[in-house]
Amino acid sequence: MKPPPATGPLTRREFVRSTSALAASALASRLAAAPPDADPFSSPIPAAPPADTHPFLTPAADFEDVSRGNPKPFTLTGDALTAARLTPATWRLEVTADPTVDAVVKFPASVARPLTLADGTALDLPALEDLGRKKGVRFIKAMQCLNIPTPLGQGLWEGVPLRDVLALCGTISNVRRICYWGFHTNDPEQLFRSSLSYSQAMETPPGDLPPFLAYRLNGEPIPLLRGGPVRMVIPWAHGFKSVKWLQHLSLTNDFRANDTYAIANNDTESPLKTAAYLDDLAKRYPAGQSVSIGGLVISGWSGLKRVEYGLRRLENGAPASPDGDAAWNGIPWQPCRIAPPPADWRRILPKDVPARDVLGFDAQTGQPSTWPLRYSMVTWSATLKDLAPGHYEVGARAVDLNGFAQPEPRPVQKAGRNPIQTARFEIA
Ligand SMILES: Nc1nc2c(c(=O)[nH]1)N[C@H]1C(S)=C(S)[C@@H](COP(=O)(O)O)O[C@H]1N2
Ligand SMILES: [Mo]
Repeated sequence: MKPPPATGPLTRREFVRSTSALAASALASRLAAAPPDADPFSSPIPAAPPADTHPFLTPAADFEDVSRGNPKPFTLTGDALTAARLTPATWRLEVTADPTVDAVVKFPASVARPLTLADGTALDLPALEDLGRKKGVRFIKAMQCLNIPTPLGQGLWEGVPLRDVLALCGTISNVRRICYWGFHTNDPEQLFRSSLSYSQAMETPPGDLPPFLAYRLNGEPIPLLRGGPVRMVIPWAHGFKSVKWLQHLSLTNDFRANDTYAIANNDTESPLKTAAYLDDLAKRYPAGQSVSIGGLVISGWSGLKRVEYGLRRLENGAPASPDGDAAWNGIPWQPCRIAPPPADWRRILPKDVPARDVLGFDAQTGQPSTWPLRYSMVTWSATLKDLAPGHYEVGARAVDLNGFAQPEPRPVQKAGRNPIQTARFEIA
């Protein structure tokens, strides 16, 4: 097990402060100045909700926001919003073939029926919704930035599988990747794009979930703030694959992932990491009172077996000794409680959405096929009792279905930031 970092992870509040500071500077200087594991595209985050409130579905406005752009697309209004084609009436999706050939890409991609603004064939929102009535999917996903050790929110997303949109374009050849991007100004610096392999777009293994073009969130049209009118949602991936303000699909024969996140030194193909997150604790608890700890846990690509906490006493109330393997070695890890499925999904889901129609739920029983649902998050908790007066440190970690305890098997944080989160408190 890798030791927790010497200073402990950023608390939610510290994180908000640090990202606000980052957002104040230009992207170039952010890239230069940011610590290697900071998110260069973070924006100031609205005040976080109190740590003890984790509704199963996060209201659209309460997600923590990670958006680049100057101005950010969600701040546009009036004519600028219309010109950007970010209203339901003006939104269009173009699907084109990338003609590029170079030293390693020998043949250009081609598509029989591209969808373009110039020809008047670009897809509009009524046509996408119409497709959705026949082919639509719904799915609950935890949105989590690869670079930020706090989940951003969880939504019920609804839309059309990418493969059904690609099917509109007829025969395609020499296509190895689908590259896609959202609205940005004419400044190429602001482009935010991501990509999938052709097979990831077209084929879904049993029990897994298809990438889709979403137009509803929590039973409502996706608000501009969350990437509407249409946002890509990649169920198994970190947030950077779920491009907001989606407007272009480019079918390319270039086999290399050209995601914007690659330039920030991230592993663009690492799927959502199974990881536990610890809510802030009070600094001091009266002797004799139990201490409740808890937070969120994401069931990522490798599923979730359990959440555990470790507790260690810090010597004599002195400042905490530096963390390290030695300090945590031999600390017994104890199982935590994971919130069970809600007794009545009708209280959680929008009125017109039966649980059996949501991917990941059994179509007959309307109950989740796995718990937690794949790529979703739930709360966990534990109660620490009978602690003698003194100083303590507690840490929490997730164990995946392969038996790996966080941050294993991804000690490389650019594959998904998931350090063991710790908190210190005193019993007095
Ligand atoms: N167009 C666009 N889409 C984007 C981004 C962006 O900057 N521009 N940021 C991405 C990143 S890095 C993350 S983590 C998620 C965050 O989603 P949220 O703001 O809805 O929480 O959006 C992704 N989609
Ligand atoms: Mo991100």
